[in-house]
Amino acid sequence: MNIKQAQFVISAPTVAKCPHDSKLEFAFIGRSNVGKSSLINMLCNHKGLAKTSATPGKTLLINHFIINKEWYLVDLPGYGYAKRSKVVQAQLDKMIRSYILQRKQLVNLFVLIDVRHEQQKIDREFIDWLGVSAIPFSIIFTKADKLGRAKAQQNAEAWMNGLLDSWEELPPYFITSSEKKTGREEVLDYIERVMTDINEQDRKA
Ligand SMILES: Nc1nc2c(ncn2[C@@H]2O[C@H](COP(=O)(O)OP(=O)(O)O)[C@@H](O)[C@H]2O)c(=O)[nH]1
Ligand SMILES: [Mg+2]
Repeated sequence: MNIKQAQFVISAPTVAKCPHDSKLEFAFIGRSNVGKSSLINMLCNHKGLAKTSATPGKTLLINHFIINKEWYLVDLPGYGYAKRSKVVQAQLDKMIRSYILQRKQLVNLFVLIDVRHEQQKIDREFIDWLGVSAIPFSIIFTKADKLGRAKAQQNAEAWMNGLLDSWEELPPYFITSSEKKTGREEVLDYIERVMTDINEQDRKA
């Protein structure tokens, strides 16, 4: 997949305010500060596209970016940011879950995990909820530059194996660094494959 053009479209406060067309979309979620916006910028080769911040918890809206005028990348607010009030976080969680359950164009959700961390309850609960809700997703490990290559691989494998206590089949996963552009081709190729599969299914249907 070659990204020739990436443009911000809209920040929506609810799923009803998201773009009204049928273009396919891929969304990014994870804890605040895990590196969602940085990853979108890295994939698009466009530093200022999605707003990144050293201060967690800044994105409160569903942000759509249109790629090659054909499909969307979507930057979602982070879940589980302790410094937000319970009421604000509960509203955000509701908005995120409505988007995930209702948005038909969403063909894959990327769940971002900091590769340095062991499996945490909040990520695990979220992923188990995706399973129960039958939402297609994959895992992106972020900030691999903070560890050596072998250690990042080892952590990612251990994290994935941790799912096997309740998951029969593991979702695809990618190890990335926005700083070093690690994993860019792999993620973009995966996006291309998912879109090709869907277009073929459409043609057969
Ligand atoms: N070293 C390193 N830092 C990163 C990477 N990705 C993001 N960061 C930093 O982590 C912080 C949060 O990133 P951001 O993309 O805003 O996270 P978001 O809240 O999930 O959107 C920022 O200070 C980024 O510079 C990475 O791949 N490597
Ligand atoms: Mg962000």
